[in-house]
Amino acid sequence: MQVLKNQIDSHNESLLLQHEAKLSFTRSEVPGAEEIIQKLTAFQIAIPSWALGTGGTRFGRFSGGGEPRSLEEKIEDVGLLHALNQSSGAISLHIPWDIPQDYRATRILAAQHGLTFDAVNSNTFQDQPGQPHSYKFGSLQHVDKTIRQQAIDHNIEVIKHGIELGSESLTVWLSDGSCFPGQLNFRRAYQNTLESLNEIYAALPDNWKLFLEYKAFEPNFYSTTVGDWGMSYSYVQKLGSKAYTLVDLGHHLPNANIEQIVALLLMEGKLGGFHFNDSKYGDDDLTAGAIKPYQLFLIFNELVEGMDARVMNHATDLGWMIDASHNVKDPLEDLLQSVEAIMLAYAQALSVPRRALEDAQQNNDVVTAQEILQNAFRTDLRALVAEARLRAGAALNPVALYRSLNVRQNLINERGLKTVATGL
Ligand code: RM4
Ligand code: MN
Ligand code: MN
Repeated sequence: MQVLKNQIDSHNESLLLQHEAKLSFTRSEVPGAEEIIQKLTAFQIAIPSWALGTGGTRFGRFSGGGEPRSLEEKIEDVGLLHALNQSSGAISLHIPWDIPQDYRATRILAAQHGLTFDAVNSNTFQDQPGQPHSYKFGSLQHVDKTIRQQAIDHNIEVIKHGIELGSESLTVWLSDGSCFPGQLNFRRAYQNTLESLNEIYAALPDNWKLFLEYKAFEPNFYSTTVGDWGMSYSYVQKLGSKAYTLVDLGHHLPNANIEQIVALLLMEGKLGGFHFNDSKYGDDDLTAGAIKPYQLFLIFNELVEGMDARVMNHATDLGWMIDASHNVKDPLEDLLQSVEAIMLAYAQALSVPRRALEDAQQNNDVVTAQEILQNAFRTDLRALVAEARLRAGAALNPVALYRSLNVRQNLINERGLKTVATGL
């Protein structure tokens, strides 16, 4: 299934008048609208290969059909998303769920869809068939060096796959930790993990980054060896200049001030990138912006301010990735919604009058500071995001076009109703 240019054009034509009316109103309300549109056009968000099928929960899985059966079909799905929004120009792979059989062919297929390969992810949180040693009691932290070595070798293998595909970063997320008090010597677990990470880091090409993702709990419920941003920071700090912390929005304890974490990691030069999603309780992996859109905006507010302070390129200097799981929605529609929410939060953050906010802060004018942020958040910038899409050749309303083209039914016809994407 492919979305054709003329299908996008006729969809856009039908919405153009309405769009232009909204756009001109937004322009009249928002100073710097043109600059925002340009920044939005450059901004791309990577789609996780493991979110293209139904994730399910530990209680069950309800497939919607037409899920990608292979790496090639996953690339095609992300290609579809990118054709619809021109903002999802990268795919993030998870090894061993997505081992490429033919690097060259995989690279060519991705390029045909206008896609690049973002961070490659290692997996030492599951045992794979035929694997000699089990990760039941951890991987990089394990008390047994043989098991640590197996996990180190796996990560180095993942880097090799990534090099072949043109990826430039490795994301390490560890489920390592413990379920009961006394199970683990915390200090030794930390030291083993650091030693293992050092070996992985040594295999990293010069132009690569290592992202160390933290998570407060699950699947371990008493301690996690990379449990929060402080722990991740302490590892990446020791590893070296190519190592950074990765923030997954669903990996904090309830009510954590994620925007402050982001601001400080950025200030320290140790923020590597994001796994966007939303959560009500834990690692819920819900659509970005579905539950706490204001928090997403506040995070982008810190990002824009902090990146500008360090003269960073918004589009390329951090890793922008989604990490989601879908149980009740069509995964592709969900991902379109996530990308839209992220773009909107970014646009709103760009619209914040920085000087005025700084003045308010300097004058301890709390009321004005709040007015400024809430005004930016409550101003409807959807027309700017749509305009960026229009200029890039994408659809004014990606979800509406996806539905009117019956994409899911087409995928079911092509692939079948009972297909299961590899991954979670
Ligand atoms: C974890 C974590 C990782 C992801 C796995 C599938 O909770 O978020 O980033 O690779 O799930
Ligand atoms: Mn994640
Ligand atoms: Mn997660």
